[in-house]
Amino acid sequence: MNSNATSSAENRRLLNVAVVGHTNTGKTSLIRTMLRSTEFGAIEDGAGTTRHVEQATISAGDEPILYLHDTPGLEDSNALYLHLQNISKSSKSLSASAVLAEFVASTPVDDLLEQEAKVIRQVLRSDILLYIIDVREPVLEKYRYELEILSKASKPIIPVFNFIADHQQELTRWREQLAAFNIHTALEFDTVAFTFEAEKRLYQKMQTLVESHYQPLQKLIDYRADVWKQLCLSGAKRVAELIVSVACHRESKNSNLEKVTNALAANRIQEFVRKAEQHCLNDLLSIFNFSEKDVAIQKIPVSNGQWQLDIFAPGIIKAYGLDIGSNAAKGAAAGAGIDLMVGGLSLGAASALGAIAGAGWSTFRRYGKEIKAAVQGTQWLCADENTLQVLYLRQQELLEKLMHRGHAAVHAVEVAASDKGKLPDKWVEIITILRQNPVWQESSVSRNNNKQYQEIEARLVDTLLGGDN
Ligand SMILES: Nc1nc2c(ncn2[C@@H]2O[C@H](COP(=O)(O)OP(=O)(O)OP(=O)(O)O)[C@@H](O)[C@H]2O)c(=O)[nH]1
Ligand SMILES: [Mg+2]
Repeated sequence: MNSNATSSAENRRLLNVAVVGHTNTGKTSLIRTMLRSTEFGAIEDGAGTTRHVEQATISAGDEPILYLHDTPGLEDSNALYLHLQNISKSSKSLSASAVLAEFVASTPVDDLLEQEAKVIRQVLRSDILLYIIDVREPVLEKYRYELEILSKASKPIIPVFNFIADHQQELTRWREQLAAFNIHTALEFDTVAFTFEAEKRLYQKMQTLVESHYQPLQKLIDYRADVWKQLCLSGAKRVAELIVSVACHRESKNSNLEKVTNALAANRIQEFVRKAEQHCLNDLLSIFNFSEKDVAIQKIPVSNGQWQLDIFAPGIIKAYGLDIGSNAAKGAAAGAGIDLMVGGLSLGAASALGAIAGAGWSTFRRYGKEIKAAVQGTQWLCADENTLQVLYLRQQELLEKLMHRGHAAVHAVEVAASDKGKLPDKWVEIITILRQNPVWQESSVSRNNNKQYQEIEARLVDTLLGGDN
């Protein structure tokens, strides 16, 4: 970067955004979700969790765009309101914002309104206020006082409705009340049930209210949209990779070998599938910046990086609403979740038959027995179709939950059977092709450049994202 660019970046004053509101409404939660980090501040279900103003920087790549200031919750707005009235009565010439400044300057550290003074100090230093509302709360007088006090600072205010999931009626009531206050800019942004759209609208509202920062905010919106798209795509590609690696995986089975040897091969497949799923799960969590630690905190049904409900546990196929009838017999023969592939589908057999087909039908008749023997010798074991379906559906659901999980969420992501799950079109065909291409199990240049492979990957990915990112 040249020195001119550096100094102009330094000279440009960053937008200061104060996050304010009644105590325990989710201010710190909002900041965590906007930062995509569970590390910022402390979140607790109780009043007075945040005691000091704390600053966080939101950047577009390396370029800082704005500061978010977390503030302690307002607790006694009634007392504050009366106090401000007294100040303005005693100094009639003061403007509304000067009254606030006077309050900040004259409030000692150990005063009962010390917390409120910290909030107002930050409000006066900021360009815009996000006023966080817990919509489950009735529209009480204390909130009206808060809004009236904050409006004295003459800064644009964006009310942000939090806790909106399943609270539509309350939300409507809040909207009506704010309209009566002549506030129409409110925004729905549930910090736990996250949607990228809501976040984008928040930045767009800031753009219209603080025009001087329009360009940097646009940069931020574009950057975030791009990152979000890449994030969802990486997640979906990771799941596609899982399906490919499991569908391609095989253990050879020889009909002449002992039952025990074949049972061991079946066990090895099960272990492979479990490990592959576990790997994918960990990668998805890290792609979306949720760590192992958060898994424990957030009670995702995973322990030690493994799903609590084993992929081969009895009942899982049924829980995902899949047909157990067709594969039950095969399962019993080869081990739970394992298919026995015979002859025509294996590469060896297919090429043998291809050679014969070229030689003509008479040759086949002549050597039929030998061919049959050769085909029987190339049996193999692989994960069965139901297992692949459960893998796909369960990762699909996890991905969907992670894409809509705010970093303030503290409740379990319940990844269980749902009727929303969707398999890609031509699923059976996809699996059949993958099984015939065991070399695709690992990523390679030739695989990734293969047209047929690319189509399969695209179909798996498209259904995972479902037009959602
Ligand atoms: N269900 C749900 N819970 C939320 C949401 N936002 C915050 N919470 C929970 O609400 C509680 C308070 O959240 P905080 O972020 O600590 O609230 P705060 O406004 O910073 O609180 P103070 O710092 O004490 O003023 C925590 O238990 C959060 O997990 C939300 O959108 N939905
Ligand atoms: Mg807080």
